[in-house]
Amino acid sequence: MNKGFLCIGLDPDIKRIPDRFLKDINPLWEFNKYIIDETIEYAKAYKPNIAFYEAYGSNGLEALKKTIEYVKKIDKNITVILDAKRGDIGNTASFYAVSIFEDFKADGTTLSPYMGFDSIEPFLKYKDKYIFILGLTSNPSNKDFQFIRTEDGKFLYEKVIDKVIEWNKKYYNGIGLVIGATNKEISELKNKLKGIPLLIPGIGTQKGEIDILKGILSDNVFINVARDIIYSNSPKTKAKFYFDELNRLNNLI
Ligand code: OMP
Repeated sequence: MNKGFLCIGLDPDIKRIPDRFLKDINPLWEFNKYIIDETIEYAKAYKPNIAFYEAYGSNGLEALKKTIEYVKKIDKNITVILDAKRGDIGNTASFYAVSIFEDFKADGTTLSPYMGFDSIEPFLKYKDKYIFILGLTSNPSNKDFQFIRTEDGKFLYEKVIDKVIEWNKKYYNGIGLVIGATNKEISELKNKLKGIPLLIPGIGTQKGEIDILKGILSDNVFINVARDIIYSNSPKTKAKFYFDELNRLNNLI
């Protein structure tokens, strides 16, 4: 089966998950298990964001671990991206990498480029893993820094994108970018980003338009939707909707 392009965000908020899960010892895990069972036929990837688990201490981290193991047990070909947006000096970053890739055994993660190459380098020895570096983010305040003009007239986000493409060619092809679907600039970036792994959040609750993704979909592109699927009355129906929409878009090319 063609697994499409849909990456389902597993960002469970105890205040929003249905009451029937709250009596369980670990509601986050039981909720995630339900979401995975409902949606796995439409998911190319899952993306738990570590914030939603760290907020609940050891119980939360246990839920995260079980969630990743569960996805892998059902289908080892499904990609699990542990969204952690790390970025620190090399020595510290090397421990983040061990945590994400060796302990949690995720297939990919997200990194902030702000501290430069030595904060990214410790992740590069895991050549079978994806790293998605924040390029152009989906949030309204992306204007604060990412749209600062640099000395050669380019925006800062364009410099980040250029650098990540350079690293992708120089080091290995799992090095990619986060590009938010809320940005109209996506249309102009399509050609430049061909062949680069992409994690694209912002569709659904953040109101990114799905049609903007025309021409950008390919094997290593992951379109993330979290809240709009996991809190819907029927996560299965919603996941199928996005799965079908993305395939429709891909077939238009
Ligand atoms: P929903 O808005 O509920 O679909 O969730 C979006 C998910 O993608 C959250 O886990 C965010 O932390 C993450 N995200 C963004 O929303 N915007 C970005 O620019 C980058 C990310 C990310 O790195 O995944």
